[in-house]
Amino acid sequence: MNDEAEKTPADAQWARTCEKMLEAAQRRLREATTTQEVDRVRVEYLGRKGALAKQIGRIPRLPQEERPAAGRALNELKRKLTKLTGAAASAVSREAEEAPIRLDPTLPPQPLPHGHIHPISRTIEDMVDIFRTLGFEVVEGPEVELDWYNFEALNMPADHPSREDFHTFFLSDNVVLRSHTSPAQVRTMQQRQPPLRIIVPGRVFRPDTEDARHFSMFHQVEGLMVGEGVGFGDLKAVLHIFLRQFFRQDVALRFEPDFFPFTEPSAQVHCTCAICGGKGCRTCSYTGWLELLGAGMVDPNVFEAVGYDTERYTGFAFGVGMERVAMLRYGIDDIRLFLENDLRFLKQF
Ligand code: 2U9
Repeated sequence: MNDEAEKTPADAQWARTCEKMLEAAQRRLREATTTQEVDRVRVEYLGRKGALAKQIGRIPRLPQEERPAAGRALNELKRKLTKLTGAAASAVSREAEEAPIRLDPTLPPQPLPHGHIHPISRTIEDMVDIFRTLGFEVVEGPEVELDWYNFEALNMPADHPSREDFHTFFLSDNVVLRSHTSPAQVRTMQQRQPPLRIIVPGRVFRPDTEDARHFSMFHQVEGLMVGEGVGFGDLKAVLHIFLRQFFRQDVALRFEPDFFPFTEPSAQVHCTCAICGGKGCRTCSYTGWLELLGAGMVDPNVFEAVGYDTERYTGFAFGVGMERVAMLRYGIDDIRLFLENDLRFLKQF
């Protein structure tokens, strides 16, 4: 059976319908001068809810004998429309490429969009830069850690009561998401002998109930200096220089006794409020002081765990939560803002 023999009145009627649609599309495409305009016509005819889809959707409601004719004509229309829109798209993009560039040098330049450094990254970078000038080297470590590095080596053997203070995500019996960056210092000490001056920025994890001040992930920067004759006076001097540079103003420090299993003696370090200069404001709860970091002299048990000679070497360490510092620095009252990726927030930095 040849093609002619198949033609029915329905074929002729559907061919006319499709021819009209094709002509209308051709007219629209002739008027289109940009790829966007061509694409608009393509979607109008070939899109999921376009003219062709509508006609195809009618087929099941046609009389049984008319359906093959409709199918044939619409298939053919689809083929032609695809070819036409493709050719029109190539033609307009070729024209655009060949068109001479019209340049008006008197027009003001278009502002270039630019990204912003995240306030936490900026705070970490500023802190790290200051410590670099003091001879500290940046070290990083794994976020998934062995219990030994996160606890044991830091004077917290199994069942030690201090472990209670370090709410920790356990991945298995002896694998954790690190609850502080200290394990990286332990790893570095295992690999190198003193003198050592390192600073360790990184993410840490604690299963806290989330609120305006707590999140189950935050950033810490910890520092460690080990050598012969390193004393508490060195710790005070280094922290004083750091805070003065960080806040770009002179600040006074106050050390309050505290307890950490990995340092002895240990202290909470307070500094005069950099927002009000110590007069008292909302940020410092009208005390004139900010509680900024924890610090102390490294406990000899930690040195023993890594094989350092405790007769010869002493060292100091400190730790600071960067979200807290950034919140004080920029006057932010909800830690969750740092993680929401809201451009209205991020664009301010
Ligand atoms: C080694 C030995 C000792 C790091 C230290 C602190 C004190 C401290 C807190 C600050 C706010 C944690 O983020 S926070 O909640 N940290 O108070 N961290 S001393 O001591 C070390 C580290 C490594 C080998």
